[in-house]
Parts: sequence; C-alpha cells; structure tokens
Amino acid sequence: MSEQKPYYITTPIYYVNDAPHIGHAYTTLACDVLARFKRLDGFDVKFLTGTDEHGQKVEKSAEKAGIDPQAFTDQVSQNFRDLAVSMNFTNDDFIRTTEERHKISCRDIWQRLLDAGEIYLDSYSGWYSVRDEAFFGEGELTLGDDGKKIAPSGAEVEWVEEPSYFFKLSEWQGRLMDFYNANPEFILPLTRRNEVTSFVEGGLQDLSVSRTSFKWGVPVPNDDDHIMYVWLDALTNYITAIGYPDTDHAEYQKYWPADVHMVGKDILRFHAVYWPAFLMAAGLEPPKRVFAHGWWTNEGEKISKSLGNVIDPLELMATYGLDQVRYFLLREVPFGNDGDFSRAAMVQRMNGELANDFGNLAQRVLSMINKNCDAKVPEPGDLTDDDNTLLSAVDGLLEVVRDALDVQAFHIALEKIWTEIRAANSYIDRQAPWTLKKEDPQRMQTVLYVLAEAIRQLALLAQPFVPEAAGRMLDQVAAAEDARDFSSFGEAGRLTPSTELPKPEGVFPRFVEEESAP
Ligand code: ME8
Repeated sequence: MSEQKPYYITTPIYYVNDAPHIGHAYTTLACDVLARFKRLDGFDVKFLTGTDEHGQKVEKSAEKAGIDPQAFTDQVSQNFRDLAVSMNFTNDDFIRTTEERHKISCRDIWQRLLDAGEIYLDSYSGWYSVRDEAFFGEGELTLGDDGKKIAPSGAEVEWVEEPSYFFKLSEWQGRLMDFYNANPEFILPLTRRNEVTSFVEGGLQDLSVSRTSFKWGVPVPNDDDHIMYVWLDALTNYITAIGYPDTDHAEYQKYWPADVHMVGKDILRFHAVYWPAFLMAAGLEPPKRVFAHGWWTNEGEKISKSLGNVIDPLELMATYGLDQVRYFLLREVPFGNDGDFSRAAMVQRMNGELANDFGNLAQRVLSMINKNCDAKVPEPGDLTDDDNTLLSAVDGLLEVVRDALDVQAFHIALEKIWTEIRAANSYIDRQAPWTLKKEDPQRMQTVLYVLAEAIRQLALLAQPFVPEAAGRMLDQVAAAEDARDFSSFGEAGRLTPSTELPKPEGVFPRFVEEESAP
C-alpha cells in the first residue's frame, strides 16, 4: 500500500478557568469532522486538543475557588476531557500545558529564541487584560461606563509595570508579509486574512514575553524571577505534542508543519502573527493554515456567564441528541461567520433535514426492500437515464465534499450532500416503486437497488458529521466494517445483490415538544 499522507489538525487549548461551553465544543467538533473525513479518505491523521493551564487568569480562578492551581487545573481539565468523550470526538492526544513534556518544550523554544538574539531583557509598562491574557496599546482601549479602560474584547485592563523579556516582533513585519504573500491561504477565511495583514502592515511592536508579578507558569530558563508569557507557553503545545524539542522525532518529521490550526476569531492574531514569528525566529517552520471561525451568540445575545446564558453542550445533547447537535452546529452557520444559536432553528433542522429528508429516505427505501425483496439487496436490471443521473451525481459527491472540506466549508459540504438526499427523494416520487410493485416488479427491484446504493454512499459521506446515525444506516445496508472508508465510495463498493439486510429502523428521531404541564 502506498504511504499515507499525514494530516495534522489542532484545536486551541482551552483555558481551564471555567467549564466547557458550546463555543469550545464547536471548535473541537469542526476539527473532529475534518479528522474523521481525512482518516476515511486515507490520510494518517493526528488530531490534537487539550488545555491551557498556566497564566494569571487560571491562577486567579484557582484562588477564587480556594484551591491550589494544580488541583484546580486537574479538575477543570478533566471536564474538557470528558466533553470530548461525550461528543464522540476522536482526538489522538490531549495535551495539558502543566505536563513535564511541555515544560521541556517551552524552555527549549525560549533558549532557541535567546540564542538567535530574538529576546532581550527590559521592562514593561503598559496595559494588560487578564481575561485576554494580552497587552494593549493606549490607542486600542476605550472607556467603560465606570470610567475604567476596556480592551476591544470588553475586558477590563490593568496597568502593569515590571521587568520583562521582549521578543523582537518589530523586526518581523517584512518577513511576515512575505510569508503571507507566499502563502495566500495561510489565513482563512480571506476576510480575516485582510484583518491580519493590515494589522501587520500598520507596524509591529516588540512583544513582552515574560511576567514577574505572579508565579503560575513555566519559569524562564536561568532567570526564575520570570514566568514565560502564557501565549508563548500555550502556542508551543502544538509542537510539544509531536515530540519537540526532538525535531528528529518521527511524529515531528511526519506532522510538522501542521495542516490546520483551528481557532476562533478572538485568537487569530496570536496564531497568525505571533506564532509564525516565534517559529521562524526559532528556525522552525510555520504551520500551513490558521482557520478562524466566527462567534456564537445565544438567541441573539452574547454568551456570557454574567448574563447566565451559557449553553451547556451536555444539556443540548441530552435534549436533542448528539448527532443532531453535531449536524446543527456545522449546518446552521457558514463556517467562518458568526452565528446565533436558537432552539427553534435546532428543532427545525433536526426534524426537517435529518428526520424528514435523510431519515425518511432510508426508512422508506429499506422498509420497501424488507417487505418486497425478501429483506435482501435487490437485483438491478438495466439502468435508465434517471437511474444513472442519480447514481452519477452521488458518485461525484466525494470530490465535491473533499474540495469543500479542504477549505473548511462544512456548510457547503452538508448542503451538497443534502442536495443529493433531496434528489433521491424526488427520484422515489418520480419512480413510485410502490406502483411498480404490481406493474413491473423487476423495475421496482432496479429502483430500490439504485436507492439503496445512493443511501450507502450518502451515509458513507455523512459519517464524519453524524457518526452514530450514519454507522447505523450503513449497518442497515449491510456495508461491511472494512468497506466504510472512501476506498469503497462509488463503483468500487457497490452493494452486492442478494446480501441479506437487517430489519430497518429509524436513525433520526423527530423532536416533539413536550406538552407543558397543565
Ligand atoms: O483563548 N463562539 O482559550 P479559551 C465560538 N487558551 N467559539 C467560541 C466561543 C463562542 N461564543 N467561545 C469560545 C484561549 N470559543 C487560549 C487558547 S491556543 C494556543 C490558546 C472557542 O478557553 C473558540 O475556538 O478562551 C475560541 O478561540 C476559543 O474557544 C477560546 O478558548
């Protein structure tokens, strides 16, 4: 077998200051779908997620909870791990920045930067937002109602004055611009790319990369008074997990540079400006892509703990079902745009698109086969133009979905799959196999075969999005376990007539509003 191509995809590592919410689940879900798709498509995938456990924000949260930071991070990090299991995420590793492997990696990248003359000691005085873990210039701030200064994210800033090491970011403007120009799809979507390039074109200042006013972090090598800036620490996780500092490590050799760092738009600058600059300055390659997706609101409102409208992914799953939530999040909003979570929209999509369009297609066809074809894959006769049109459209879908996912356009991938689901539904209505049953039973067999084959392929493609339901649909067309990757897509994996089929059962339940109590 030819060597599999590597594919390395990462989520942000989440701060352990709080319980995971729908926004965290969303980013990891997007990565999970890509990881699953690429595995089915023959790639050797590494999918990484984890938690960001150092810094002032986490230290303060631990203090507030009255627990020591390590015990606090152990607890909260576990919630993120558990969420990954509940949401059926297939991450290959889960990294925590408090692990020894990561501290070694941080010290090493620091040393490389120092040796390269990219870091110098000075002192910092300026504004810092603990919530963003970021420094801000006076010009970026606004005044809040109470007269306090506010960062663009809405977080309060505090004045910081302390000795600090600096990274010579100001010297990287030209090289970053050359890098963006040479790699036009490094930042997607393109609207976000423009945001970053104009920021860099506007001029860069040296970046403070150490703090002395708290202790919870990785100490700077040979200068224990300083803790490494949490973003330098955090970003380095992406290479720690593949064996760095051993750049000869088999995983590092195979997976670096990463194919996609998936992030929310809030942390694009760290990933698209600081990270490639740190890497290039350390003599390492920058990643191939950073995709910054949009922001979810809840029924039109910003999601925030103080508003009490945080959406708990576990509650959503319990109410609507896991595959239903997975589908909704990636179908509702063009990936990259902001989106609004609404329960009405959730129910509409799960009932309309999953239960009616896809679920009924399978249920109608498989029940007819069960009753009229002796519960076996029917034997097709000669194919008509109508049969060939449907089959070739479905056969062509893999390429269409692959192209969409290569630019992280989940909504387009789903839209294209659903176009063919609807085409299959109109084909049934046109061909009316229930009438053929009496008039032309051989033709009925052909029509049902074409439909079963369409269902098989649609379910193959739906697997990354709705793994549980698609798996059950594949069981119902008796697709062998080793015939569920994309090497069995199209003609290569056509259903074999006379194969026995199990009794069909619905895979996408409808959501029925409970009657409110009298
Ligand atoms: O920023 N809508 O961690 P974090 C969509 N530790 N996505 C959302 C969201 C929302 N309302 N809220 C959060 C950090 N997210 C750093 C990252 S990486 C080296 C270090 C998602 O816990 C989105 O992906 O604040 C966002 O970028 C991320 O959670 C921020 O997670």
